[in-house]
Amino acid sequence: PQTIFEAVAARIPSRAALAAKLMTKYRDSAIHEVTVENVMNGMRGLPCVLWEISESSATGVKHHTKTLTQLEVELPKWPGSTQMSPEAMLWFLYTARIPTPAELETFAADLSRRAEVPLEAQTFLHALSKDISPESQIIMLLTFLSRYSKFNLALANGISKDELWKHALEDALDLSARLPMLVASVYAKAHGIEKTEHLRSSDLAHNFARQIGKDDTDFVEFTRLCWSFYMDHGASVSSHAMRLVSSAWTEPYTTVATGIIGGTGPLHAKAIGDSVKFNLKALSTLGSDPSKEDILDYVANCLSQGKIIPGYGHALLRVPDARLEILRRFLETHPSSDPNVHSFLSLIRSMNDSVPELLRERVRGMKNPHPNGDALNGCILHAYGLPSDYLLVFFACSRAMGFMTQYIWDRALGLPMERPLSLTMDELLTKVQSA
Ligand code: NMX
Ligand code: MLT
Repeated sequence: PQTIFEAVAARIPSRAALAAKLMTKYRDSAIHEVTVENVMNGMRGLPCVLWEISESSATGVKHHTKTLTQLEVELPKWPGSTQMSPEAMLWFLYTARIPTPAELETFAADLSRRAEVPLEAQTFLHALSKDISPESQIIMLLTFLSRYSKFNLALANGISKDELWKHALEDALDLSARLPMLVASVYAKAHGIEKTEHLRSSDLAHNFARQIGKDDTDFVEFTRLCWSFYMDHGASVSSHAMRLVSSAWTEPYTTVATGIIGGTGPLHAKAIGDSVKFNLKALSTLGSDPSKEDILDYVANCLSQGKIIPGYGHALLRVPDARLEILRRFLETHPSSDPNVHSFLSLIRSMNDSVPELLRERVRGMKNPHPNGDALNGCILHAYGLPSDYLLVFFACSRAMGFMTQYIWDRALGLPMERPLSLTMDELLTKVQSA
């Protein structure tokens, strides 16, 4: 069995050799033509961001060549659990290798050992007013915690560039273990929940659930699942924001704060909470068992007011989101006994089935009218009692852990700072006309 540091170190020579080959033998080879549409349309379709941990395309994401459905089967699970484990997924993203049970156990124990939030940070948190939004509190806490960055300390001590990834990995592991505890602390403070002892022998999701007073097996299982499959989706806004900022060697804590800021936009991760609000409003207007016509009228009315329908569409995917299918399967195997939850979730199912047809017809140019994962994940969390304003920070736990795996590879491969060339529309026109 290898430690995470050994497993990453063992993979570096082959990845560095591939990087060197690309930069020598193929340095000047063209892979794509840049069109005006690529430039005008937020770089859609332009394969220009190097990503080590996944390939994402219009048909879905693959992590080190494996789909999420394959990983659901292949990754080791915790005893008694039927869901993916975030710790196993993390190990896999870092190393491109399924961990052995012994490696997973050592890795999880290492993370657990790192989960303690420094006392100073707890004092800082308790000084913050409860009515500051959870994401703002987490962003402030993360920038505060940057004083504990081992990566920054190594830089200040003049460490060699070749060693930087090890210090980045120290921070990445500290942060992956601490962020769920920070989110739990913000929740516990707002809801007056007493601090619970951290169980060293338990996993991240279970400890998180305990800290927020939701130590219910289904909620823990759902947290494991969600944190596992939301870790990475290539250059999405949150990940790309972290990628850009960290390319200038910004340490992991501030980098992750940037990712959360990226998630606060309604077109990206804020859609998780917006979708819950949208569906709750639909429930109170239409009741729990509306006809298809009522649903279509309701959504058409929102569209005619120029509103975006949260949870539908995707900037990259052109097929139904595989994550939504995984969420639906979870609901089938973990049905709620609460009739209110049941009617809320069945309304969402009816919405998901009916709305794409309307969007296809009414929103000309919409490239993917299907529901995305955000049409359901937040609603399930809401059904477990997590208020909609915590959904963004819940998601952030997963995305931060996932991006950290990319972060350490960027440093291990010595990738440079991102600095594309910008151009004005006038320059663009001149280029087209002179081509
Ligand atoms: N409701 C209303 N209009 C929409 C929607 C929607 N859900 N999705 C796309 N459109 C509009 C879009 O605003 C654009 O209009 P215009 O031409 O006037 O600018 C047109 O359809 C074409 O958009 P697309 O090219 O299909 O999508 P784009 O790549 O620009 O945007 C999203 C992708 C995800 C930002 C967009 O579909 C959206 O705003 N969805 C709702 C918010 C959401 O669910 N976000 C979560 C993203 C997915 N996720 O898994 O995180
Ligand atoms: C994500 O996981 O961040 C979403 O699928 C959005 C995206 O990839 O653009």
